[in-house]
Amino acid sequence: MRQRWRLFIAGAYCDGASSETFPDVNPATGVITADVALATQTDVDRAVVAAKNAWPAWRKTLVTERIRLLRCVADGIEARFEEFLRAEVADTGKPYGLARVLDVPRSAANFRIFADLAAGLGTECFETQTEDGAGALNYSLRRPLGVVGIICPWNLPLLLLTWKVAPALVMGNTVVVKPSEETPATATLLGEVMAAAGVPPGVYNVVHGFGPASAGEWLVAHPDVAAITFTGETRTGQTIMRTAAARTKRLSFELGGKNAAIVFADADIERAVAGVARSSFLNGGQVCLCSERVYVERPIFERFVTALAAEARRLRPGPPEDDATTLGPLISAAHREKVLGYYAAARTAGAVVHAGGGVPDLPLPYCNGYFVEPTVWTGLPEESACVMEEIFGPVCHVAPFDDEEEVIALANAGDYGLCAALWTNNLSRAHRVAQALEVGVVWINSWFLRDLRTPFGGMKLSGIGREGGRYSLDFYTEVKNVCVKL
Ligand code: NAD
Ligand code: 6OD
Repeated sequence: MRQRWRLFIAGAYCDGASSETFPDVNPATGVITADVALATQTDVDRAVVAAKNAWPAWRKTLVTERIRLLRCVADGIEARFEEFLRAEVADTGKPYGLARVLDVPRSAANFRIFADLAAGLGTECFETQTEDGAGALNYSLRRPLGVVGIICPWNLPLLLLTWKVAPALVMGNTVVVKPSEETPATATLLGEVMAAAGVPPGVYNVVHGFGPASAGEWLVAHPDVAAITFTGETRTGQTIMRTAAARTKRLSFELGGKNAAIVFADADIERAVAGVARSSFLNGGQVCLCSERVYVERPIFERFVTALAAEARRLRPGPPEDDATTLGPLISAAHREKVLGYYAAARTAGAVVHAGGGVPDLPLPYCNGYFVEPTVWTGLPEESACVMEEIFGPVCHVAPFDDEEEVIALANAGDYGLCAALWTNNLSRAHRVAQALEVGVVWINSWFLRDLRTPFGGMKLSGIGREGGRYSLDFYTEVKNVCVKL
């Protein structure tokens, strides 16, 4: 039986005003698993009005109560863990083993961490000297923004959505979320958890649809939406920025990347190979933080490439529920076409293909899914499209380097600046290189090791602003300075 994912507005599920739906496809099999209610502009307007009407009471709710409610939501996700897991896997095709340790627990953790951070939040006060000697006090107040529009991608659907919903709500905002059209399920289920936890109607609303001339664009353009927080492609961010400019809306952008992994000859090579295999292929390479460019110091280059290619070949695509499956599909047929286009372009540009490069041979129904082989290239010019453009698939290009300065320049080349991973046992070098890299996050001898209190975001075309810890609390509030002459 096909599921139906409906809109969630003012605390209740509903169909769109037009009753139109669009299909939700399981990318592991190509089978339609659900029909999704398509929001019309009237529905988006209703959702924003619901959020706007809920705001005055929500912002006045004691922060201790909002914190309690966030913790109840975390409990609610955990209580329905298997249901969230099934929904996320059906939408993304990713292995259960991955969603079980990453997507669902982290989504609950997002509510807990922002509850904890809000509980300890204070304000600043400056003592100001004045000519008359009496002085003044300058203190700051935080106020919520109002209705926040949250627009999310499909790669880590619930994780990335809750990363924004939790701080927005705890700081007293109400939200309208627009999950990716590819992954509508878990945002919808979250509505039930919100209601069961006692979050008042209208505080959390969900609209489904697409980007341009659809729910995404209507949400961004809506005059009663004070701020937009967006995770997705850089080009989409640029479009959103143009739409939001009409009302100079506050924006937070977590965008694309073309991240470098850098392996020095003094690294623990086995750990570096395992680390780079993980950073290149986790979630089918569909994590914005994945390393698609790998730079390896020349003395260990050949050995590293051979070992990394062996790791790539060890990955097992297949049924998400099978414990042996370690590689899920790409999200859609269209995305697979794009990734396979890069596989073809790399060959044309003269790449040496050490692993993968094609489509795996799978039995029915998985041969109808959108799997590609994990792929390792060498030999491409640095300026080629495959080395400069974000592919967002299980693929990396490995190139040799001879010294620190050279690799810093290589890593900093290009338009993106999201993150980097360094592998070295030389502590001074690790710090030196970390300082020189033009990225928002550097991991040393690790990757995607998250502490949710830390700033997260990208430089250059990889984003605007930082979220995480107090940076999220700052984004979701207006800070007002009050100057008291004594
Ligand atoms: P996308 O930009 O195509 O879509 C993201 C969301 O934006 C979807 O909900 C979509 O419907 C909506 N959208 C599209 N056009 C819009 C418009 N004109 N107005 C308003 N909304 C619009 O991205 P995607 O394909 O879903 O996700 C993959 C991309 O996301 C990759 O580029 C990846 O690097 C990036 N990403 C970045 C981070 C990060 O933290 N920096 C995290 C995850 C994903
Ligand atoms: O871990 C996070 O908080 C985060 N925003 C991860 C983003 C991953 C990108 O796909």
